[in-house]
Amino acid sequence: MANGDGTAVVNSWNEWDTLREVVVGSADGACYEPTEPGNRPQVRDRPDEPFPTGPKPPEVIAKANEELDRLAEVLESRGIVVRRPAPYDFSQPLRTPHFGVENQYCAVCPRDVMITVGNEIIEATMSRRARYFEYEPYRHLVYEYWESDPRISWTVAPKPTMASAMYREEFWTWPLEERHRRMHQSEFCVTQDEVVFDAADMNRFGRDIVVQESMTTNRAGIRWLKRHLEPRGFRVHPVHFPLDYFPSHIDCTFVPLRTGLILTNPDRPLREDEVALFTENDWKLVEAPEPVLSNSEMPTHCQSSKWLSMNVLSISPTTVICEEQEAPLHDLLTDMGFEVLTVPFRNVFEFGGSLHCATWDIRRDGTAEDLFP
Ligand code: ABU
Repeated sequence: MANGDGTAVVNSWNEWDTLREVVVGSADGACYEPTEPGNRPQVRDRPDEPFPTGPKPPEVIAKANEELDRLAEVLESRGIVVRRPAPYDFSQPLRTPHFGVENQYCAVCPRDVMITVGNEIIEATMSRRARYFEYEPYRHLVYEYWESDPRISWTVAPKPTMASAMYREEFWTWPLEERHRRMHQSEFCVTQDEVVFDAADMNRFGRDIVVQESMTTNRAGIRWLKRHLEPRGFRVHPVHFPLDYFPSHIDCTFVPLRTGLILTNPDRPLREDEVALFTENDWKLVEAPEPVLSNSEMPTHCQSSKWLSMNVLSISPTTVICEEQEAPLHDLLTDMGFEVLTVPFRNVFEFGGSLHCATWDIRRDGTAEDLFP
């Protein structure tokens, strides 16, 4: 089955071309993220208080779902096909030969797990135990797309053991000076022994894929992506943001908005020797304004930073959806010529992301452009 224009139903090469079909996450069945070697969730500003475990309260889930459903309505009102994850019981504990975990997490952030690279769907290895099976709520969609057109390929990246040896537990207790000392070595909570990556550490720029080395993506993960994608005509560029001591997912740090324009995080500059790739190819880097919420004003159980403010969803090279209270960002984008649509989304924050995280694009217009010739 192809589209009217002959392209495959799964077809997306960058983060900004006109969006035609997208998956929006769901908070149904969501649980609190458990403490594990790859994650030390904390109650905001009260690190000594025990972090809750098990299912999130129904009212917390209902409020997030209301905002996710509203996003889906806005997208549909723009003619975009919206798909949703299947129900999944995240309260089930997991036991594998290598680890056990008391519950799983949620299907709010498909972007963390799934990525469309051209006509290929890739399921990431993931980096945390509670997210090991997080691809499952999307499998019905993957099968449907894969069956629909032989041009669509589907790759499951190698699953790491997530055994204790895969993690560097002492990472969580390093004092700031130790982090600073190690910042150029990019040593985080995952070691380099197994292939590890979350899909949300990648940005797509046509033939070029930018991958952040982070707490959730290691150098072996980037090597795997290079060896998988480069023979298929892509170029994979590792990037680093050395002032981010807890990096996880690039979409609150480096956000391409249209050809030639990237929204950047003023607290997390790109490593100096990596800037040239962009500036020498005429890309303008524009700093995002200070978020409306400070870190301490973020929701109590939210593990993400205030920079969820810049986790926007582009639905075309001229239209961006932003969280409704981020007025300074709306003004910046409007001044740069964008149409800004807004939706309330703060009740989704404690589920790990904002608008970009909570979506996975299946189809956008456009082709494999060479934007870094
Ligand atoms: N999942 C996106 C969170 C990134 C950040 O906290 O900056």
